[in-house]
Amino acid sequence: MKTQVCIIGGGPSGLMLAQLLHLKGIDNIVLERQTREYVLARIRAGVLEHGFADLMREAQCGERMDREGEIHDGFYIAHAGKMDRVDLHKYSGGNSVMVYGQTELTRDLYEARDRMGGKVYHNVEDAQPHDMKTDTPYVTCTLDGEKVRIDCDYIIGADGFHGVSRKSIPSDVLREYERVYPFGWLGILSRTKPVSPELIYAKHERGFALCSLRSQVLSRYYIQVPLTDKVEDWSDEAFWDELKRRLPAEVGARMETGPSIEKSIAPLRSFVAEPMRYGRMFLAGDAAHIVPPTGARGLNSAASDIYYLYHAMLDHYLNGDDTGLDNYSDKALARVWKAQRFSWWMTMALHKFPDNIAYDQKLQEIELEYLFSSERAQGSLAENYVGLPF
Ligand code: FAS
Ligand code: PHB
Repeated sequence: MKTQVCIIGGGPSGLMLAQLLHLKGIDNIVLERQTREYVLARIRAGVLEHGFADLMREAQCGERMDREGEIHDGFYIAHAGKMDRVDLHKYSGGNSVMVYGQTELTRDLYEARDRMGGKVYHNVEDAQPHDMKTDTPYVTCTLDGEKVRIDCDYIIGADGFHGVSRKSIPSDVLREYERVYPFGWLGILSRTKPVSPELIYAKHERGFALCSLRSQVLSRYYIQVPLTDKVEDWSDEAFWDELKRRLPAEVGARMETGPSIEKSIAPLRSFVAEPMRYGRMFLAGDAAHIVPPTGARGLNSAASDIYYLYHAMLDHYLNGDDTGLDNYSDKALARVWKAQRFSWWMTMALHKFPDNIAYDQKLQEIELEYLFSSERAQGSLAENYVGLPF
């Protein structure tokens, strides 16, 4: 088989790039390890930066998002017995975020690929990049039980944190930076009316909680739990009781509870791999970086990688200009690290750290007091949350 761009990974990063390249006549193939059902069953991100929403529209996949998604101009932080609102619209110069689940946008991207005859292969086994440092790289894999070689101009590693691409970069080339947090997030999805029209991030002495949503009939909630907890330790009733304990009384009192239709625990880590290029292979999205979801930057950091890669590929194929490809890693990492900083700051400010000394606990409280005493501080938070410029 032969293509111009071979993309390993059929999550939002790989699919978005495939769709954008296809629209410009650049041939590509997506190799996905799992079934489509498995990919679409994963419940992940919920908040899209306006830059991501624009990319979905440019990929001709934004119609359902614009119809079913919700524009949010702010969110709340519950702390020290009060609820303070972060006015994103006011403090970001008129920007906002789009609340639309990753599951749905991934479905939209798959459907666009199908509609346009895109080549997306599922149940792909043993994908392996080869000869990345030559002008003739290729990928081998097993498709429907048959060993296949795909010759290409470029390989995109969009295969997430546990993928093969990053691990194919020699250890003497790759630099990895990681921080693991001493807790996880237990999340549930329930067919209930969201407790609040806007998100509520709660800092509480019992631990962090988050009230989010997917629609007006589908709620998404999280509570911070110890790393030793297992999903089976938590009945729905225990979850709802603990969530309410961590929220202001009037919020807990009006909460509509119901059976969980999805329940999972995600560990929290900050991770960056440098460089995001190795010869003719480029890393994008979770393959190169991971953030704790506190700042809603995970999927959104993937978007800027894809934006840069897309324009670099256009410049190469349409103008014979490789400047974008040569600058990709540095340019993507510059924005990735700013998202890392913001996600780390939100995580450090809002979670209970079991081993925090009294001084650090006081600093956490002062961090939020200062935030809501300063319009400039709220401006900094807002510009990061709606998305720094690509
Ligand atoms: P993905 O991991 O989504 O996709 C990579 C794809 O590559 C997968 O489908 C995988 O099956 C495939 N793959 C892996 N190895 C392969 C191989 N060898 N061959 C072929 N295919 C292979 N972000 C937020 O903003 N908010 C959240 O609340 C949030 N919650 C999250 C919860 C969890 C449990 C996880 C893991 C992540 C969460 N994220 C969240 C981050 C998440 O949204 C990612 O940023 C987003 O999925 C990134 O998309 P991709 O880069 O496409 O990676
Ligand atoms: C979600 O809705 O899943 C969500 C929203 C905001 C976050 C993290 C997760 O910061």
